[in-house]
Amino acid sequence: MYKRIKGKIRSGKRLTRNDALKLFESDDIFFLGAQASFAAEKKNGQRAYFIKNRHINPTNICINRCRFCAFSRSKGEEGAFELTSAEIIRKLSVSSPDAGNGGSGKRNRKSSPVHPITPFSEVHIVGGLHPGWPFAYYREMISVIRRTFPELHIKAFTAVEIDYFSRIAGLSLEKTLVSLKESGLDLMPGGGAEIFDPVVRKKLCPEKISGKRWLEVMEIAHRVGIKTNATMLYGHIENYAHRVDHLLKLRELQDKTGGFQAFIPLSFHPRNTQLQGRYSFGIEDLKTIAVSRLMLDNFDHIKAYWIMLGEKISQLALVFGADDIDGTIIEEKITHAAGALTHEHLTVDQLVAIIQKAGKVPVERDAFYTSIKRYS
Ligand code: V47
Ligand code: SF4
Repeated sequence: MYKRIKGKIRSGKRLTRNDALKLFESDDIFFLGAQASFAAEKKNGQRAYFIKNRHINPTNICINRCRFCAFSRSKGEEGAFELTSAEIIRKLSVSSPDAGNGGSGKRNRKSSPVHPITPFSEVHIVGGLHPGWPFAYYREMISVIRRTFPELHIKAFTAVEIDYFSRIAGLSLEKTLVSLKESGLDLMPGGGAEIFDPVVRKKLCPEKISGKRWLEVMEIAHRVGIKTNATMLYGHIENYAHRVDHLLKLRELQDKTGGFQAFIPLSFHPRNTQLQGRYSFGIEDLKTIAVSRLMLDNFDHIKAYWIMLGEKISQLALVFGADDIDGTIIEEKITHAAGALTHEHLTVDQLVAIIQKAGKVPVERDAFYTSIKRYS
């Protein structure tokens, strides 16, 4: 089995559903790591990326209340919050401990002096499906950020939110996406994919759009020129066959559109959720990164999201097929509500050290993977 799969990987042949299942079922973690590293180096050499970014959650009020989500609240419930555009601008204007040093800090210097300066090159915006906010509120939020920080890349709204906006606005998906793009949206994060399998999905998040609809939103986003990421939530009630099926569906859409930038496996955090469960095992995290790298031969980047994996496993993931560990983040609410064991932010020096100690070359990137600074 190993010889045959290795032969395929070395000669650039596509792995099948059966190959992926065999890899997940294998206990030969060294074999997996070596093959995934080979595939990652073919795409990205020794480079490993990070970004000066900031997460913003405009609201945690959500009508879906997925069973794995500890972040969401109902309106009026204790802990529910809503941010105004002015509060979002204030958060983006506040410097992180070192995010202003070099790199993307210069991006806004040529902007008009009336604009506040942001130390970030990307803002990542994800929130709940608010029962009261109109679509105009979200468009205005993006416009205000765009006007205030003309050069900041805005990565906002999952496919689940886009579907919701199209319903509340009475617009087609295409018109909804084009309208956000005209307001200043640059690209979309990969959240909301969870697991595409309808039976598992129904148990996890009965109110959420189907996997088929998620893929449809992404296809239209790519068609109107919006690049996106893709994710997969694992380590809950799914099995390996569900993971493989999820990867195959993403690979198929990527063949069609080429619009995905990065794939990010998200490890389930169980605290304060309605699902029983435990934190994933390190070996499971590494296997998932490695098999993703090997199966998604048409994705340029595999991200080891340090917030969920922790600094140690995300560092190891860099030698198991990942080429990106995300960024400074600053404020993270979704995973921390569910018992994340990590900090909420890392400095550039910390991100660089994690990458260097894995034997990789740290590259600060922007949201589109353009290099800003390479660390020798
Ligand atoms: O859609 C919710 C997941 C996602 C839990 O595109 C949970 O660059 C684990 O999509 N345990 C949001 N996961 C985060 C996300 C993301 C993060 C970083 C980078 C990018 C990117 C995207 O978090 C949700 C859901 O799938 N999630 N609850 C939980 N208890
Ligand atoms: Fe709402 Fe997203 Fe949480 Fe589901 S995962 S309850 S859609 S915020």
